[in-house]
Amino acid sequence: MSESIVTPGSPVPAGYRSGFVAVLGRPNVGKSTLVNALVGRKISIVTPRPQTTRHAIVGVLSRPAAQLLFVDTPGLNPRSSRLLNRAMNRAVQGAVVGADAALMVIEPPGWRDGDDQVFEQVQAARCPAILVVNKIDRLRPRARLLPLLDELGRRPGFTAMVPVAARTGENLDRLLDLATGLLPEGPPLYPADATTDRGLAFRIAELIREQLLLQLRQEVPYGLAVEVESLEEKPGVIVASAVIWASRDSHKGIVIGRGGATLKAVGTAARLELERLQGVRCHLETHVRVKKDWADSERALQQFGFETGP
Ligand SMILES: Nc1nc2c(ncn2[C@@H]2O[C@H](COP(=O)(O)OP(=O)(O)OP(=O)(O)O)[C@@H](O)[C@H]2O)c(=O)[nH]1
Ligand SMILES: [Mg+2]
Repeated sequence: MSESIVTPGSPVPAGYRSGFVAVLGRPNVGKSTLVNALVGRKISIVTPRPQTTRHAIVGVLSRPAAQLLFVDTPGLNPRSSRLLNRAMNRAVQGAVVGADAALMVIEPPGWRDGDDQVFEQVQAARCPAILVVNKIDRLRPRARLLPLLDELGRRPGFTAMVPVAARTGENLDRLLDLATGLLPEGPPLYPADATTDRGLAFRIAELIREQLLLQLRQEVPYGLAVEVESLEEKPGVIVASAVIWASRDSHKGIVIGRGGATLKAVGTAARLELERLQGVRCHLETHVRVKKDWADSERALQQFGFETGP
């Protein structure tokens, strides 16, 4: 642990800042990639598919003069009536309520209809907000950035606008400095070596879900939930067993695949990623079970760690 990093309970230098930074945006604009890049660790899973993130997940960044608590959120999806989607939107609202600052993430070619709903959440947060234009590495030719920034810069409601590429790290230093400046003065809220508010069981379940999203087609992974049933951390090795819950019988067979090949590939890839991130060996068992229409069951959603309600 660096001596220049402040821990909760220890004396705080004058001008030390801390607070929650809600990261908001439409599905797939790169919120999780951004949080991972800002924190410098994989806190949240990333896939090319929309609606990858389902929960609000805190990524902790401790700097010598500030602690930033980035809250990755699910992409806002206002149209769906599924209880799962409503629970995901609820997670966004929870992040908004506790935010000291907000990052609204958009991507080229620019502001779209869905961004209006995200902006409503930004305004509901009643805190300073930065408009983050992500994926600028994709703009060809680069000269297209200037008119885009010119147009977006005329929008009211933001204290700053920062073009970035979360994937390459471009301009993230500037974003970090601006976000830090928006936080109130106060002591750190998490230990200096913390990186996330989520425990190992959640992170293992998410790494399995990441592989399901990457390896299964069409709507199948959207009907799946992952729950870690048992977890043992021994010196140098993690032993875990997880259930992949399918919402229909037909999906169970798809997840297992011919001769179990798909489930094996998912389990192996998730285990390798877990070993890479944790730096220890892992034994990971996976089973597939059916919980009919769990995405519309309040009880099942609560079991899977979602907050539900009216
Ligand atoms: N070219 C490029 N791609 C990016 C960048 N940031 C994210 N992506 C890609 O965009 C896709 C979506 O990224 P995520 O970080 O999962 O997006 P998200 O906003 O968290 O998505 P949801 O959780 O589904 O709402 C992935 O394929 C990323 O690799 C970037 O700066 N440049
Ligand atoms: Mg995400």
